[in-house]
Amino acid sequence: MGLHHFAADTDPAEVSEHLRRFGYAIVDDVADMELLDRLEAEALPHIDASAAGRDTYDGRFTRRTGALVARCPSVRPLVMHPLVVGAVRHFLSHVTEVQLHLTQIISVEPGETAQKLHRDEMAFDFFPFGPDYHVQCNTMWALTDFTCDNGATWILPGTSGMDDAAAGAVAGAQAEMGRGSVLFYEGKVLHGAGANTSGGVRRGVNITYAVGWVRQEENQYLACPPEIARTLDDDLLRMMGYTQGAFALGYVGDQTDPLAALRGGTAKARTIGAVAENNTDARRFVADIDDLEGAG
Ligand SMILES: O=C(O)CCC(=O)C(=O)O
Ligand SMILES: [Fe+2]
Repeated sequence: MGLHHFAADTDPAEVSEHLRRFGYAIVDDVADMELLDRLEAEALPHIDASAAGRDTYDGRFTRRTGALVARCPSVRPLVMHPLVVGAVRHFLSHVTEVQLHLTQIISVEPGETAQKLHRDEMAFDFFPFGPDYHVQCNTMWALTDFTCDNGATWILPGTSGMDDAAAGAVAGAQAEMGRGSVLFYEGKVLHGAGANTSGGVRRGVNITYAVGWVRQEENQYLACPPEIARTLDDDLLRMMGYTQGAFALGYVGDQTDPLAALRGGTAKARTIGAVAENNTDARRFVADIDDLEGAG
């Protein structure tokens, strides 16, 4: 059975709801072609310099090229694309902040075999997050067309809450899509890159997001050096992690806000009361403090 495709003007909440039900969503024709042309031109020297994978999971005929925010200015609008950020924030709305988790162009070259099916959240040391606790939300932008014979990503829909034996028996389908379309998939759904039996390269821009309290897969503070980071917009920097991932996480020195610290300022990081809006437990904690202060 084929996978469901949405139109580019779909409401981000609808994308998120499909993602929650089935573990994936494909939205067609989202990216501007000229932006993708520029991104490709910026990335190609770095792709050429990237080594093939270290094992069959990375892919011995697959090149992975990261640090895209620093290397490729044209990736920045994709990282902050309103449809993506809207869907990601909706999907991960149980946390105070979401953050950029990794940026990587995945070039699956001719001769590559299918990647082992997996769930991306295993990257968190195989921690057993509950079936309802989503920790990440991924995108794969098609930089080339994605076809069944060039390695389009396999998705096994609806496998997120299943144990591995049941999930492995589900019939999958490949995320065939045209250049400029974007595949969303979450951290619990079984998926993997397809085999490339074609004569051409399949390139996808994998941009993933995670809840603000976990360690990022790609170290954004080193992948993008401070002298480049200082040239970026505040919104992008906050997404990269220059904010508090939760009330106590990510300050610098004497509780300085990380974005202020990057820019040479001294503004204080936010207090628990200021970051608690999204989090019921945190709100209750703040109410208790307020009660105590009222009583004192
Ligand atoms: O390249 C793809 O289609 C998927 C890659 C993937 O799932 C991964 O490397 O975690
Ligand atoms: Fe994956």
